[in-house]
Amino acid sequence: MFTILHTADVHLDRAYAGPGMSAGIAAARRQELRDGFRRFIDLALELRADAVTVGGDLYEHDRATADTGHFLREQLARLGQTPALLAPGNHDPYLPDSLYARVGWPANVTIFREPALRPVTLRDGLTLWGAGHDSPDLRENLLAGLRVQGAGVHLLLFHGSNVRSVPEGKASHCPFLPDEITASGARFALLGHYHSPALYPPDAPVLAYPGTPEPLDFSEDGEHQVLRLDIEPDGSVRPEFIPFGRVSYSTHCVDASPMLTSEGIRAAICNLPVRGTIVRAVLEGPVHPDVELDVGVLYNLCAEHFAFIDIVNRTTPGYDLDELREESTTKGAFVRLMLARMEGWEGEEVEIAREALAYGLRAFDRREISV
Ligand SMILES: [Mn+2]
Repeated sequence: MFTILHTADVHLDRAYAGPGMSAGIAAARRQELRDGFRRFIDLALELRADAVTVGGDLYEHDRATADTGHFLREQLARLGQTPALLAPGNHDPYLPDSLYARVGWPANVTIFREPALRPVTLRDGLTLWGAGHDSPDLRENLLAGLRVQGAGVHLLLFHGSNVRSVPEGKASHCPFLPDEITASGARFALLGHYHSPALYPPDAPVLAYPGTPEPLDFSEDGEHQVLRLDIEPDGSVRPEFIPFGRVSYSTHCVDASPMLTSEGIRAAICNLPVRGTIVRAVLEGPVHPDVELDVGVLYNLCAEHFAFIDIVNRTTPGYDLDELREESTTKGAFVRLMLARMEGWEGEEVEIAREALAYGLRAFDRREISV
């Protein structure tokens, strides 16, 4: 039997420039990704894998540091004689100034630098065909016209889009049809690009996306895994996901409508069950006009309870407009005027007008206004 341990989309040196991401927090997230790759090599050694493969987006070229180049070299060198085969993707294309081109890789490392599948013999009767992106926007079908040569089992390794199952909003790079894998004569394709784990087709898979080994943001919930592929002496292949990720992102909704104080909201956030290491609290509902809601202040008060917390304010101002419009005051007149003006408005216009109305009402009450 021959065992391959496969990962992809590690995204080392990712920017993490989202809201609430301070430089320190972003550095901690990047460290988690490095820890993930180190553990991937640990696992390969523990399983005595015969080869290790990476299906692209190992790092992000735009931000990749020489430091990360040395880190990768040191980790891959730990494998000794065990081959490591790397297929650059759209975030880490093989460019003259890429880490792939600049680092002095150990002898066990093979990097596929061309956008055309080339064979590497893993063992007698077992060949792996790999290709690499050489630009961030390679759109060609790498499988077009491919016909593998020679006897034995043939595997493929590249970064590309299975057009039969495209995740929503995912850009298409090197699109292909799963049928083209079998038509080429290959037994199985080890891929990268899609960040969720997938075997396709599910009942008799010919390809695998391992997904990100650690999640990269709040959209990547669920279990994160790496893929083990066993090639049996009879030539059959057995893909198996191995639970892997240690980092988790979790999102919690906090209903602010029953609260009369910012203290109530603070306590609700601090008492969230900390399921993940990285938590997002989404404040919802109409919030009572007396509550002093300031996300920056809340963040400072709650941050120490979490490894990382992001607070998103989706509340609406809880003024009772029906009551206010009946008032025979300037305030009442203001509400009547605003509501008359909003008549027939829709969508974003209404939201902006409601916000303006809330600011106005706070001004009437001589309250602080933060925009
Ligand atoms: Mn990716």
